[in-house]
Amino acid sequence: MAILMARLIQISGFLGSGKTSSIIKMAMEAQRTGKKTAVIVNEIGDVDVDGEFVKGSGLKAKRILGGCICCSLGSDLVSTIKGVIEEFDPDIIFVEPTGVALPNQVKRFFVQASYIVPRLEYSPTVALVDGYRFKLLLAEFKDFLTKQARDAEILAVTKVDKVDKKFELPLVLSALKEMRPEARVIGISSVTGEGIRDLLECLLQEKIELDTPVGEGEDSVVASEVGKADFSGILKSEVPVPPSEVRSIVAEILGEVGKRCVEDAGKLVGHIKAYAETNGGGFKASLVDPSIGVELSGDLPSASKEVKLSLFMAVRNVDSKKMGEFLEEKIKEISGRYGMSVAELHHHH
Ligand SMILES: Nc1nc2c(ncn2[C@@H]2O[C@H](COP(=O)(O)OP(=O)(O)O)[C@@H](O)[C@H]2O)c(=O)[nH]1
Ligand SMILES: [Mg+2]
Repeated sequence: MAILMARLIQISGFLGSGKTSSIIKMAMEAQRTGKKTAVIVNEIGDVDVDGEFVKGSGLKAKRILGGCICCSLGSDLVSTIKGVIEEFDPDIIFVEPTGVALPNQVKRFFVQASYIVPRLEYSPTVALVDGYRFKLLLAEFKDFLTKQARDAEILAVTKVDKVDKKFELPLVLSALKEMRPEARVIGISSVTGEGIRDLLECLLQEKIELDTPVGEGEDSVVASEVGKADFSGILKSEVPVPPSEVRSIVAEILGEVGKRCVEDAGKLVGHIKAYAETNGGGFKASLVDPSIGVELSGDLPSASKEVKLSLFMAVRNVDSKKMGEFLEEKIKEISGRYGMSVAELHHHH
């Protein structure tokens, strides 16, 4: 009798490069073809945004919060993989590390997992590279991007729906090819679905062997010089607030915080995101590039007197404490303007 194996697929990439979006697309596609799929989402903050969003999309998900699975939380990754296998018995497990993780360091813990979970196989590692922000990231952050890219067998340029195909995309692809000649380089879009099926197919057809652990285990959160702040609480009102107003509140909060980052750091290099939910559903809000603005995905099902809001930001060259205070102030101010008060569940500086 054939032993059923489970595939571990690591989708790495910098903050806001499109990891969660592409994992959801690929997971949906995999499910459609009859493969049981689960997702493990790691966040450097204590507030979960992507895990909720992935679950809201109808997928099985587990989250690992408060650090990075490539260093401080490696052992949590091992136990979470074990837990996911026992609970969901999936054919495929997508692993989304934080945006500052180094893929080879995550692989070290895949190796550890294979000692306690015997049925694991490994797909090639993917590093996503934001095609729309490529030039900015390269200028700001070349060393880190190069490090992430060197650990991957597949480099996927994301958001190709927003990249000029004639001129810009070929340049990005060849720059990546130069960075890592052995890698396969492809373009994908989670909006149009372009390249998603090809990427999934390639991940399922090919296997890699993990040999002796590599990487020296530096703390990637510290190394990346990313400042972070978060919020988790309930917005309350005496009367039901329509979904459109909640969307405005959340979009305004993210917009204000983004503006402040640009004032402080000169530019926004990172990801500010939130998940707002009521009993029946929720939406994710995301700000990566001020020229695109806040993007919303999903919606609340109906007007509601209470909305749970989880917000997390990780941005380079901003001061965590200052951002935390600013965030709290803006959430109260903007919610108040819409007649909602704020009950905090948890707040760290
Ligand atoms: N236009 C476009 N936007 C995308 C695409 N993939 C992701 N995004 C947007 O980029 C932002 C960050 O995406 P997310 O998946 O959360 O990135 P992560 O931080 O790497 O997990 C969100 O606003 C997404 O809507 C894409 O293929 N095309
Ligand atoms: Mg994500």
